[in-house]
Amino acid sequence: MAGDSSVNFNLLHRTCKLVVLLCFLHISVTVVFYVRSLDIRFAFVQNQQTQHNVTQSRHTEVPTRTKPKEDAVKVQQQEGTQSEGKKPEEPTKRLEKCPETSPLLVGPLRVEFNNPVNLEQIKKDNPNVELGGRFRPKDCKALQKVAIIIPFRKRDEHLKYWLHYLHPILQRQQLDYGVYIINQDGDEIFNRAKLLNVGYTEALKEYDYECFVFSDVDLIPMDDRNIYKCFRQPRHLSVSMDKFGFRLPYNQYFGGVSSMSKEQYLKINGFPNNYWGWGGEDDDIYNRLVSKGMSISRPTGETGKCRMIRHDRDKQNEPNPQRFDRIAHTRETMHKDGINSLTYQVVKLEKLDLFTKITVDVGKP
Ligand code: UDH
Ligand code: NGS
Repeated sequence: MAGDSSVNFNLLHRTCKLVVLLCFLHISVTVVFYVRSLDIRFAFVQNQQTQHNVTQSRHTEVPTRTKPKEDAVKVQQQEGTQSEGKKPEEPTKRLEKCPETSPLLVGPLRVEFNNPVNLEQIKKDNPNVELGGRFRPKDCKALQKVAIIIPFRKRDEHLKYWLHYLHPILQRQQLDYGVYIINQDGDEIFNRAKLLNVGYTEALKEYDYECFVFSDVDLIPMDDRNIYKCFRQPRHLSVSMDKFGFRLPYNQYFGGVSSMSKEQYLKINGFPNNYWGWGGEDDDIYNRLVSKGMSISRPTGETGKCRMIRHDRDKQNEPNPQRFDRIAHTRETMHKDGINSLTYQVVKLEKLDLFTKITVDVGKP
């Protein structure tokens, strides 16, 4: 009996060991398969995230590249090579178009003129602005090439504030832009509109600009969503000035800052050349636009807020007594007085760090 039970016990013991071994084997195999499936899932998630980041970086324009010029040249060269029917040597690095709305915009800005600013500091603050006041975004192709034209004489303090505020704004707006200060030579009576015509002509000699922003030197936007570019209709940008209580002084007002495409500008034969002294030339431009069936596009009063640097009336820019008579006849005079009748002499052309300064002799009345 005792021998029988010990045989039974041995058998039971071995069977149990076998069962435990089999269970262990089963668990091990299950664990191995589970861990492998986790690996695959993790790799999948990682891959998904990478793809998402790539798509996002296309939209957020993270500045990663440091040699925009070389790249631009490369792109051009590759385009050239392709047009000759040869295969490019490297994979094409074509810049994508900048988004319709720049992701860099911040909205309302604090603008004040209490603390003086200096050119050296402005230059340091804007390391990506190139000689002559040129800039284009590194990571995307700007939607418009914009020449900013400023009529000027003896307003150096105002110009410093303008450069201090505007360069950062224009860069955030992702524009391909250049700043042109058109400096009236001598001490004859000032002619704002003629200087703007000169700016248009001279800027086009340098680059294939398609949009022109005409800005007084003493006007600073208070919101970077007021984009200094061109629209389907001529644009009035300084719609809500502090000196007018942040509203338009009158509905037809087109002074201060405005923008026009090349096509819109040429349609009205540019600006009048014969408004000497203060006033009326902006109303003449408005009349030209309306007479050619165009309307004025404007930002909202909120986005279009801007500050003017307070100043006294300049010498040799007294109100023009002929202005009322002239604006009454815009329709008759505009075809013979404008970009087609412009004459001037460039006295000096300076490529400075933050702007291009063109000193011109525009003659006298
Ligand atoms: N400008 C100069 N130098 C001048 C005259 C005019 O640079 O001697 C330019 C400058 O870009 C200026 C723009 O032309 O922003 C328009 O001229 P403006 O500032 O004289 O015109 P605005 O209507 O002022 O802004 C008129 C004189 C207001 C006197 C107010 C006295 N309290
Ligand atoms: C009008 C002028 C415009 C001038 C506007 C605002 O009266 O040229 O005032 O001037 N038109 C005429 O004189 C015909 S401002 O208050 O900014 O000096 O832009």
